[in-house]
Amino acid sequence: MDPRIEIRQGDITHMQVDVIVNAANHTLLGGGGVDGAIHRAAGPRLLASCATLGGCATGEAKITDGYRLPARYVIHTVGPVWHGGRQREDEHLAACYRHSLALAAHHTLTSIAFPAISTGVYRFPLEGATRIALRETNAFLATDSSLQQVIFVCFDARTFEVYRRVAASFSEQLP
Ligand code: AR6
Repeated sequence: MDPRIEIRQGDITHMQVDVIVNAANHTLLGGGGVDGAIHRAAGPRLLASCATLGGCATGEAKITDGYRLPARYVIHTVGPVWHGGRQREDEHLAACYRHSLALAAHHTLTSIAFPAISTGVYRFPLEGATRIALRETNAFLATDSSLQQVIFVCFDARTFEVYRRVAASFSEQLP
């Protein structure tokens, strides 16, 4: 694992980083889960800003200010809804991580925090989603020197445990 990657348990809305990532939906107009928590913490100007973006396709990412959040910016990405794995869900989830990281690097941001995209309401199996998140982030960091810190923020104990286990298995695979 790249040493710039950290796994923590907590609430992403409290993270003091340059940018936090939101697991949004196509409308970008808010919802439940982490999306609802981010909008509540950022305040109404976030919704007004999102309303100007024209929505977002699955696997894509768009950036706004963070308003009342400790984070300066929010990257909104739309994960795939799990339909059993035959609708390119893996590919779409990988694209969420790649596009979010690329957008952060493009804006010369140095620290970013991710939630476990698609693993809540969108029902993507947690273990597979975790492997994709860590694989894509490791691969991206191998080509990028602007990002200094990538934090995976696990809201619940089960997610935290799975992230730690998958990260440990990645590290064992290294030469
Ligand atoms: N900080 C960190 N992680 C959180 C927080 C938080 N404050 N709150 C929840 N999580 P979900 P999805 C975790 O359902 O599956 C929304 O309605 C949660 O425990 O938020 O991508 C959107 O508008 C889980 O581990 O996102 C979309 O319609 C993870 O965040 C839809 O849900 C993702 O769960 C997106 O579904």
